[in-house]
Amino acid sequence: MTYQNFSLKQLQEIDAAHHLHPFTDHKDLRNAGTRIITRANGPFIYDSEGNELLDGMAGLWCVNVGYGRHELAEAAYEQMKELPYYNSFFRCSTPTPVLLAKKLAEIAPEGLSQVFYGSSGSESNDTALRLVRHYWALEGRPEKNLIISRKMAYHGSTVAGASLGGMTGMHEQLGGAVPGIVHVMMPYAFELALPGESEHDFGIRAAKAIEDAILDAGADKVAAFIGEPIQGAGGVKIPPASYWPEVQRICRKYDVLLMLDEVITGYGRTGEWFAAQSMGIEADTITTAKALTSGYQPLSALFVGDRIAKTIVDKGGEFYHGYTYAGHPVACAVALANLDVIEKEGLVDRVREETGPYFRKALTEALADKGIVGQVRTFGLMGAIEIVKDKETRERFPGEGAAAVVVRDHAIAQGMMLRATGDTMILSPPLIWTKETIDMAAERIGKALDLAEADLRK
Ligand code: PXG
Repeated sequence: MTYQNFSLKQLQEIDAAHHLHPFTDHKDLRNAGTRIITRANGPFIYDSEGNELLDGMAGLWCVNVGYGRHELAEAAYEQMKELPYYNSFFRCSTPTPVLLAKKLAEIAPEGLSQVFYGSSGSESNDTALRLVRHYWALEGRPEKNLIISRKMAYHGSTVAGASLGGMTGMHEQLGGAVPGIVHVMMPYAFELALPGESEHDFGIRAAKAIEDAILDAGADKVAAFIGEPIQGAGGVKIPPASYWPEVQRICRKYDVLLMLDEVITGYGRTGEWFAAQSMGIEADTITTAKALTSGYQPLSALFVGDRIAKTIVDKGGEFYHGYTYAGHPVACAVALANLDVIEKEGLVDRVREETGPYFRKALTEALADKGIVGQVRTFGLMGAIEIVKDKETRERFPGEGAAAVVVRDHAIAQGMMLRATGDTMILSPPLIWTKETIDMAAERIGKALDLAEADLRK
């Protein structure tokens, strides 16, 4: 590789001179310098100084089959030689997106048998937003166009993605979000449940916020509700079991479409192919990306439910929307190879039966009693550790998010890559983690928490 002709310092200097990074304070970055990851294998990533890190985030919630999968590289190489690109506009198609659509229809939750491709989760959420509004317009109800979302939701970084999402900092920089989107409370019991309120009652109350928003606007004005089954980037917020059934009931009652964003939860992370199946949610659209190719190629697929698909086909008329790389033949070839690996190695069942339960047990046993841990929660292979100053009152350390950064930096020094979001540490490892890998992670995180506590209580 050509980068081997450059020293770490040179790479960092060039990076600082020419590369603007996503979600980054560049003043900070240029003082600190970048960490350059040069290679990876299985569950490990390696930086340019040769440090080995256990990757607790599967890249960025995506590398579900782990690193170094030659099957995926070969699928890309073969497809590039055969047909590197052709579009799927103007009545054309190529074989791999067709075969992938068939495969996706087989593993999808019932009633979602059609897909619309893009290259990222943000693009697919843009498609989803347009599609539900297009659906209601075709049904002769164009005024039914409001979308209800949630605070702290993450639906991507394009204008539509950021507007659908509930991150206030992002809204402020938009200078005008897509109109007709409102945000309601999130189902985050750890911070939002009232004293003495049960998880169950809190879940019902959080769902009721959606009903209130529907009644506020008038059901005849509301197109859809969109939500991540588990809010990922917002802090692995796992809703109480009462939440989604109640959301479903409310959406049905007012004829509001249910849009799921499974960009993080899709493709095995929750112990089923999709969280919709783990949680029994019947959705009208499901956005997926990331682990569709385990991040080896950029690709997204929006699953479209039969109700919407039937209207589009029956009523006809062009849907004025699509991307050059929709159904990219190479990305789709890689997705097929990736799904094949997940299936052959039984990774979805393994998360449900073995590693998911073990992940919960190991993290809870090793970490829940630590002095600065307010809660450990997991679902499948997603996990969160709440960092608090006081375990009893759940008071946080001063400087929002600062304590979690201390934990993260200690974790990295212990050989463990995990993410801090607000005051929460989050984990979303590759599905190839074994019991031994989970033990290794729990031990490294435990050490990081002890060291961080010593620093933070100084
Ligand atoms: N929906 C969800 C639920 C996501 O997590 C997107 C949509 C957008 O996907 P693209 O492919 O356009 O990035 C995401 C992406 C983080 C982080 O800090 C999370 C994401 C992206 C970048 C950072 O955890 N998720």
